[in-house]
Amino acid sequence: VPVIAKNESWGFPKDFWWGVASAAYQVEGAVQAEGRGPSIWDVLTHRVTDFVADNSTGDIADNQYYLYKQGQQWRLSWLAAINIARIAALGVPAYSFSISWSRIFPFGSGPVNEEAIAHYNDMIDTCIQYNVTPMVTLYHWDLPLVLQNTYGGWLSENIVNDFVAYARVAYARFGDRVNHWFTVNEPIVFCDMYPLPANYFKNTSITALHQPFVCGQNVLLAHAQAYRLGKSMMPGSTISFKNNGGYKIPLTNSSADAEAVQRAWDFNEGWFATPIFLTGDYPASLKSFVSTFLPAFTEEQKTLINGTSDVFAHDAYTSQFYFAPDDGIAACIANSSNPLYPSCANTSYAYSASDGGWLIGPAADPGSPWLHKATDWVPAFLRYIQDTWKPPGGVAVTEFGFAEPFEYSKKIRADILFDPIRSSYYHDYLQAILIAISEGVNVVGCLAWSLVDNLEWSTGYTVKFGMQYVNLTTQERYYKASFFTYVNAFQQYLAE
Ligand code: GBH
Repeated sequence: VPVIAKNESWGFPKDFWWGVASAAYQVEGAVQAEGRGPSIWDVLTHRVTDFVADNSTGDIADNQYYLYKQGQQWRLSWLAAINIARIAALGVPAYSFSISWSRIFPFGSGPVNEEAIAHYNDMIDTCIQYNVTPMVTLYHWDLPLVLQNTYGGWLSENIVNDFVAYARVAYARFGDRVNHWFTVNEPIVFCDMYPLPANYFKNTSITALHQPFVCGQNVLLAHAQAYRLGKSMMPGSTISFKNNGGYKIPLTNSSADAEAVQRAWDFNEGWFATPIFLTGDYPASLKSFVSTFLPAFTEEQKTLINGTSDVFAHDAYTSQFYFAPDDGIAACIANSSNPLYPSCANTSYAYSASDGGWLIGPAADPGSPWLHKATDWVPAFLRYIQDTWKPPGGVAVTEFGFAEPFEYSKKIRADILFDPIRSSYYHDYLQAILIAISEGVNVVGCLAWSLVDNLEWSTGYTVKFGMQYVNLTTQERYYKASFFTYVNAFQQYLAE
């Protein structure tokens, strides 16, 4: 990646949205406060031994629920500031967070919990007071438990009406101030990669291999209806589907590896993006390889789904090399207990750090070895998304970030706050976005994951993506060096 000089005339466009991101269950805590109903993640963290690496929970997490506005007086005493004030103090213009469905609807559907509405209203108002644009995700994995137990959650078509009812309330109550919305976060993950342990939830009659695709089907229907409803209630808003996955590079120039790469796009991004942006229907390779498991859409449903995302919102952390399974895809699927991920369609390979290739995230178990600092590939990545799915509102990198492999190895605070690999990741990634923009890719925004160290799902508090360290006893926050790198890069490269 070439070094870009400060005085070159090109930079991030004025209306480029940039900021920081989090998700409700990962930061809020206060799980029994003000009428919140339980979500499936309360069960996964409390009841399912070893589902979370350190058996930790989100009961307290970063206590954002209580502390979001602490530090109103930050000009006098900014060290005491906790959440939104600390975003504003660095001049960050946007905060992307999710709201908790089971706070708004403790019973999944039915009565609205006005205390939760008041909470999010005040949080949104506090953002606006600080000149921080709030961006809201409706669903970041914290399904109201009752919906899982009653009808199997996303495995039932009943979810569609309940999700749309939830979206309607959120739009009606917050839509006068929130202009940027995301419907669902990364269904590839919650439909397939985090299968719910059967012993803890009501069994459904749907067999395991069908489940990801049934879930995906209902996600697409719920998303599409929520999109159309939102556009009718808030015509000026952007509403987008939040997808995820890395850039896929063929390991060799063999045609088998090229096909493997194509399949990987189809089975990951394309599973949702092709219906939403292109055809209303699944990519051809899904229809041929997993025809047994894949439900069909009616013509009416295809029309409903097609054209229901303004921006291609992509959580684009990383890249991987892909290669064909040794025994061929058909044999692999025939022998596989999971044809979808990561076994057959997504056979992937990463250089290890010692090969002189990419830097990787924490390798030791539980770690995040999937994460490679592959920022050189970002311009090609963003171009591929634009050229393939042609999103009408451009491409946004709605999550990107890095888990420092070495931090917390020593007990000295200076080491914790000095996170050079994360710093170089952000610096190089932003330059890569600039290159993509200069080459004609319509990149409209980016949101760093994450504002602060938080409950990293199945890896608990052992893997840290934050640009701030948090002392989990006192809840004090400390900026890490990478946060300054991130902000400085924008100040340097914002167009005059
Ligand atoms: C995001 O997902 C989430 O939206 C966010 O909540 C999370 O905190 C953040 O990433 C950081 O992880 O171990 O090889 O099976 C990013 C997509 C999906 C990437 C799960 C890691 C596990 C790969 N993630 N995946 S593997």
